[in-house]
Amino acid sequence: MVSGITSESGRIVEHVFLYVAAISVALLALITFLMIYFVIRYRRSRSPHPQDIQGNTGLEIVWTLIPTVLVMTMFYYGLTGFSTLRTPPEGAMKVKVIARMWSWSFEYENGAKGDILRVPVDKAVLLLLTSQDVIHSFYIPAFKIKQDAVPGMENRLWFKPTQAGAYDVLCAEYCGVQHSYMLTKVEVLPEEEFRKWYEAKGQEVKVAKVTAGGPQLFVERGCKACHSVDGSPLLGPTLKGIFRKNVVVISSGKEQTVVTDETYLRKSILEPGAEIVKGYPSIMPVQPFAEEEINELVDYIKQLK
Ligand SMILES: [Cu+2]
Repeated sequence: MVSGITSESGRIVEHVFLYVAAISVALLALITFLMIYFVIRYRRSRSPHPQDIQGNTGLEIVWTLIPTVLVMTMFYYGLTGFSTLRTPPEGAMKVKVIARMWSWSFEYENGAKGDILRVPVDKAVLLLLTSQDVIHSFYIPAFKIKQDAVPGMENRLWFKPTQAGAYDVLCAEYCGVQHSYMLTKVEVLPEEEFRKWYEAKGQEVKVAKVTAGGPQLFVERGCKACHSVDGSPLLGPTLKGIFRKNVVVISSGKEQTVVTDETYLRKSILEPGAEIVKGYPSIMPVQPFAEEEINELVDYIKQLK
């Protein structure tokens, strides 16, 4: 973790926060001081006969005007800061962010994809957020930005990192039992280093054309959040040695034994709820897959021994 201000949004939020906090602390100090001062100054032994004071117009105008001006400046800084945070600058680099239970994936304009967000330093990045299932919330604490990812709509969020480094990305909306799995990173790279990675990735996509290959799809589509490949139990059955086994499944509420052949694997990816392995919850989301992607995934699963 890098400390201090690491993004444009962080600078804005921090300035507004400090401004409001400073005024609050100054007022607290003034009021506390006057309170103690008056208690001592007007104690009973010193002034046994309280005086009745009539209004003081000058004083009333002053103590109305000063707080009004202070509050209006807080509003001004808050509003201008908010509007900067809501208005992405022209020419910002666009990255699609897809949330699902329980992972993030990032898609660039040249087709590059990944489960870590890589961006260049000192360049504005515009994120287009969507979700494939429930509401998630994209959160980068270091940059002081957060925005919901909602199914069926596209939310926008922009930031400009000002310091290279790696920062945590979290989901800030409780989205199910593996909510905490939605931890990933944003890597802020020096411009040159980013460009090299970006171009290499773009080239890879052109060569591979349709899919990134089974192992990468397995990560990108979030399969690994619930299915291990090493035999350890997660929310879904492990995929180690799953090919050509007899398993008991629940199909339309009835138990039956099936062979996990290629047909079964394909069906389980496309219609996850159709034949659920007994003892596991039916929670796998339906995702669209290209024919080529299904083939790659099934080939990958078949060789997990
Ligand atoms: Cu989430």
